[in-house]
Amino acid sequence: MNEREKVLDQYSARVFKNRKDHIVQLDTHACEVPEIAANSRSVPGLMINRGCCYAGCKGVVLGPLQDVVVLTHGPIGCGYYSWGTRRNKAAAIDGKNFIQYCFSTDLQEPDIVFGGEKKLKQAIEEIMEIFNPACIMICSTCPVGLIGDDIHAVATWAEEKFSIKCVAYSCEGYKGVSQSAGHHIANNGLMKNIIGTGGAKPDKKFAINLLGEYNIGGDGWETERLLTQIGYEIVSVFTGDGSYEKIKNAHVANLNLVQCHRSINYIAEMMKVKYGIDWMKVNFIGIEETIRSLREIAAYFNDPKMTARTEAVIAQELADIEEDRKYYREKLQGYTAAVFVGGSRSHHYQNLMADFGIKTMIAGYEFAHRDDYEGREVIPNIKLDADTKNIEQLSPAKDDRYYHLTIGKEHFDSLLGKTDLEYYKGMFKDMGNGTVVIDDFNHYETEKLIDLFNPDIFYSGIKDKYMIQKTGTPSRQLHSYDYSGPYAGFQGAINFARDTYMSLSTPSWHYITPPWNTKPILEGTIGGGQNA
Ligand code: CFM
Repeated sequence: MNEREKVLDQYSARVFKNRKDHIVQLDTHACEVPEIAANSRSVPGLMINRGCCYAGCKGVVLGPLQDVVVLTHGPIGCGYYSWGTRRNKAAAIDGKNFIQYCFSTDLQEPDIVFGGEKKLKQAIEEIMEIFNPACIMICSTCPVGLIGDDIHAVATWAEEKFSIKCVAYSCEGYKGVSQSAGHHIANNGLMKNIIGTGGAKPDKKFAINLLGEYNIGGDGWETERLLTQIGYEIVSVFTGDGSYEKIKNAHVANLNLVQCHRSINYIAEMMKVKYGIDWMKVNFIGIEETIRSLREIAAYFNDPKMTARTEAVIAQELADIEEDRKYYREKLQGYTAAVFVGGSRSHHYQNLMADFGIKTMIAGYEFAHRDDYEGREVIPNIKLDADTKNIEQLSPAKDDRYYHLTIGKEHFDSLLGKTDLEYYKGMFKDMGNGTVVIDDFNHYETEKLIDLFNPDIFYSGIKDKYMIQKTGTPSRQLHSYDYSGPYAGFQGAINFARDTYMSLSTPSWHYITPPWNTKPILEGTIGGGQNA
C-alpha cells in the first residue's frame, strides 16, 4: 500500500468512493499529468476547512476595498464572524477606510417572516448619514436568499436616492460548494458594475493592475514597492488596499498581473475580451519566482530601459538579502513540509520553501479547481456540474471606447509558452515524485498524513493549527501569517524564513510532556465479572 491507499483505507465504501479521486500520489515518471477531482461537494460529516460562498464574495474579494462599505444583509453571526478575521491591510490617505467596521442588518426572526428589505433600506440610510461613502456593496447570506428579499431592487433605490454606487451580490452561503463560488460572483459584480465606469482614457505606457493580491500581512505593499521602483504605474489592486475610486479606472491598464489565479481569473479573462488587456500569471512569493515574474513582465513590455531597471532592482534586492538568505538556507536546508491552504498559496509557497531547501511532501487545497492543480490546459475538459452552472457566466462584449492593445500579435505569440502570459501551469508540475496532493482535505486525512510522512513543519490555517500542534508538529498559518509578514518579494522571503526557523527551533516542544506519555488515555475495568 502506498501512502494514498493507506489514507483511503479507513473509509467506508461510500466515503471511499467519493474521496479516492480527490487524493493523488504523484508519479513524476508517468507521461501524463494525473487528474484530480475538485470543486465538488464535500462529504457531509467530515471536518473540512472550507468556507462558504458569502465568505468568498464578502470576505475575500470585496472586503478589502477600503472606501467601500460592505454591508452584510443577514443575521449578525455572518457579519460578526467575517469581521476582521482576514489580515487584508489597508491604509487610506483621506481617512475613508471602512474595513475595520462590521456592517450588518442584524436580521431577526420577524424580518425573516415579514421580509428584510425595510431593514436593509434603513441600514443604508444610517450608513449614508454616518459614513457617507461613495460606494456601498450589499452581500446577502443564506436566509436572505431563502426568503427572497430583492436586494438588487434596494441597491437601485439607494443609487437613486443618494446618488452613490450601490451594488448587490446574491452570494448566499449555500450557493456553490465553497468560497470559490463567491469569488466568481464578486468578479461578475465588479465587472458588470464598477470596472470601466471611471471615465479615464487608456493612454498609459507601463500601467498595470495587480489582480488577486489581497495585501495579507502587507504582501501587496511589498509587491507594489518592487514594481513602482522599476517604473510601473499601479492603476489598481484587486483588492488588497484597493479602492472603488481606483478600480473603476482599471480599464486603462496595459497589463493585468494575476497573483491568485483561483479567485480572480474571471476578471482577467473578461477584461481581455472587453478592453484588450492581456494578463500574465505572476508569483511574488519566493525569491526565484519573484525574479522570474519581474523578468517576464519586462519581456512583455520589451522596453530596454524598463528591462535594465528590472535587472538593477533585482540585483539591489538580492544584494540586500544576501547574508540572510545564505544564513537561513543553511539552517533550513533539508527540512520537510506539508502545505494546505485555500486555492493558490499551497503552490506559491512551495516555490518559496524551495528557495531555502525545504521539501514539500504533502500539499492540498480547500477549494481549488482542476486547473489550479493540473494547469489551464485542462479547462476545456472540465465537466461543469449543477453547482457550477448555478453561477452566472458572463460573456462581455468588446468595449470600443476603451479597447486598446499594448503589444502586437507577433510579440504576443512569441511570449506564449515562454512566459506565463495567459497561462497557469498549476501545482502538480512543481511537485516531486511520491508526494501526495489532496483536494478538500479534512482533519482525519491531515492527522493520517502527519503520521505517514512526519513532516517537520505543517503550514495551514487556524481551523487545524492547534490540532496539528497537538501532534508535536510545528504549524504556521499561511492565511494570516500568524500576525507576521509580509512574505512577498525578496525581503518577505527572509521574513518567512525567519518565522519558519523560529518555529522549527523553538525549545517549547521539549518543555511539555504530553499527558498520554504519563498516564493512560483510557481507564477501564473488565466488566461482567459478577454475572460470569
Ligand atoms: Fe487566493 Fe487568497 Fe488563496 Fe483565496 Fe482564501 Fe487568503 Fe487562501 Mo485564506 S484569495 S485562493 S479564498 S490566495 S483568504 S488571500 S489565504 S484561503 S490560498
